[in-house]
Amino acid sequence: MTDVTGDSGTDIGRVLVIVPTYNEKDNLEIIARRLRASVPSADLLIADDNSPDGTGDIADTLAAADPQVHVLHRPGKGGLGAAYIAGFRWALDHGYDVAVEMDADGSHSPEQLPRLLDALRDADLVLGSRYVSGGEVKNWPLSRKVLSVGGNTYVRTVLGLHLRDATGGYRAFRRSALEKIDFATVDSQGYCFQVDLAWRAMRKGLRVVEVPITFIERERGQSKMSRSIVAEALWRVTVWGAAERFGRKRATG
Ligand SMILES: Nc1nc2c(ncn2[C@@H]2O[C@H](COP(=O)(O)OP(=O)(O)O)[C@@H](O)[C@H]2O)c(=O)[nH]1
Ligand SMILES: [Mg+2]
Repeated sequence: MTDVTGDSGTDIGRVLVIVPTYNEKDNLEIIARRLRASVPSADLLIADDNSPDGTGDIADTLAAADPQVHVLHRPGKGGLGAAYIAGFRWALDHGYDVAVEMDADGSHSPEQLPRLLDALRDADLVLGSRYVSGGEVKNWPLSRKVLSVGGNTYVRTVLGLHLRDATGGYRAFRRSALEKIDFATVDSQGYCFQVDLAWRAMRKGLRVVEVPITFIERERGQSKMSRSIVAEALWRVTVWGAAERFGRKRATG
């Protein structure tokens, strides 16, 4: 395990890429191989929620063959947010300087990770963004694009968050950023989890930077996106926005 040192020569330290998995047996090996090839110095933590399809066993096999691959076995499906919180805790406990969020299904290209890590040299949190210049989404039906762009517009308007892509899940955090945002108290899941973290980071005055990514819809396995995940994001963001406005009014008036 060596430190990641980019072209600029600035050291960003030890990097842990956290990949949450639930029923990703056809994807895990491929993403692990691509990640290890793309950024060989980065370690991988697979956070598996006791997937019924045996993803956890595949993770164990990968970890047995490679000392830079680790597995966090969790008791059952607890949602994406809970898996990441456990992964962040593990990263801090094991002395990593950077923690990365990456999906298992190939939507987040490991080949674009160097771009995120480079940007982290001048930021506390880097968001892989589909909606800044140079970013794109491939193979999504119109309905999903509308939902995602609409959701981000809603988040921007209601929370006043100046980000193009606050719901994306391809991100790199500095250790210091994780320590400041009190992630253990985040109980939102799914897209809302991502909005929650970005919002906390902005409110703490952290440097949040978006870099363009190409998001490619999964080719294998099934999405765990559901109506309830969308509904959760909608009501939580609405409540936060109302509380923010009310709080501000009270503070100024
Ligand atoms: N550990 C864990 N991972 C999950 C859970 N739900 C989703 N994931 C993982 O989170 C990532 C994104 O999920 P996905 O279903 O592709 O969501 P989508 O890209 O929004 O359609 C994938 O790597 C999933 O395996 C969960 O409850 N627990
Ligand atoms: Mg996906």
